[in-house]
Amino acid sequence: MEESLQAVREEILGRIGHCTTDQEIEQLRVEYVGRKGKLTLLLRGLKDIPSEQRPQRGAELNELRGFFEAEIEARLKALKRGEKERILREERVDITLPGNRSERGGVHPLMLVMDEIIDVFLRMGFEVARGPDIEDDYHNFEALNMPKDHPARDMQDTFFVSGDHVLRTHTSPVQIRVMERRKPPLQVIVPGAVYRHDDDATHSPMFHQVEGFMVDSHISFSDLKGVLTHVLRQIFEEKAGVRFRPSFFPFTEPSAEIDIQCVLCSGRGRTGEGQLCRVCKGSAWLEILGAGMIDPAVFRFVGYDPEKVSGFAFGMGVERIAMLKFGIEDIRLFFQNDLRFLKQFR
Ligand code: FA5
Repeated sequence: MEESLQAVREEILGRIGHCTTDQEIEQLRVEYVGRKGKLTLLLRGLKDIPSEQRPQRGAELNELRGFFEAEIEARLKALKRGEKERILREERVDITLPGNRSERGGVHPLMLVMDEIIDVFLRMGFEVARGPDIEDDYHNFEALNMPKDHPARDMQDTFFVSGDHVLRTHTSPVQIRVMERRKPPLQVIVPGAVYRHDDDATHSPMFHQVEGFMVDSHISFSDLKGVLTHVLRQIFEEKAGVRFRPSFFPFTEPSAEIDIQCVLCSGRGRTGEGQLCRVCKGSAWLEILGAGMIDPAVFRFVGYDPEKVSGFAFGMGVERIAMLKFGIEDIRLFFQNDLRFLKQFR
């Protein structure tokens, strides 16, 4: 009998040693300690052996059962550990492998130019102001000396939002908003998007302007000339010629349009091969911005005394400047988001 329990113990060890899954262990448990299990039957057989042998036999069987349970638990633990090691081994991540590089973006060419323009003005002591894209009729037109039915309103083909509101057609309404709130001296620029019902190679329905104005007690046209000549030479070349032509805006008097010598053909109007320059179309000059001395009527709208203050204002088209700087012929390229185009400005 002693021998057969020893044999069962060895058999148990062998069987457990061969188990490789939880299910196999469970099956073994049923086989040995289930209702008809081998150890269960041995324990049940106790009642058939002589009573003087029963206590010792009982103790041995109980010890064997304890041994079985302990071995099963140990095997389960070992299997779990093995599984963990397998996962660690097979699902190992090699952190030294090069990763998938994500494409690096870049600043949009228009914003590059916009930032450059803003920088030039900041260095001259101008501050930056902003205003709403949806503007009321009063700020976009009326207070800029364009009463209802004024023919100058037709100069800017307008998108109407509702009865009294428009998508601002220029950044000039922010002049009014700043002057309504503050007193001179003022030296402000206003970068931002503007909207007009325009769409061709040099006109976009949404484009950007940088407005600027300077108001104090003795601002003259020579201040306007000095500031804008300096700014244009900073943005383009030091030697680039700058030309002031008489013009008309309802909110400035006198008014001017300012041209810069064509940067592509250096003001010759023709390329080295004698062909007409594709940027200035042979004229040698390019219109860059509108400007003028702020009209006394505008000062009265914001509650300034035109006898005591004077000032100049200007508005430049950012797309126009970017097209000249980079030699781009079609304004629509800025808004098509073609990566082949955008990547050139990284
Ligand atoms: C104005 O918008 C005036 N508010 C400028 C101004 C401000 C004058 C302060 C005096 C004092 P104008 O409509 O000319 O002016 O536009 C100014 C610039 O915006 C133009 O020189 C041009 O460079 C640019 N521009 C005008 N329309 C478009 C368009 N549809 N697409 C791209 N650029 C445009």
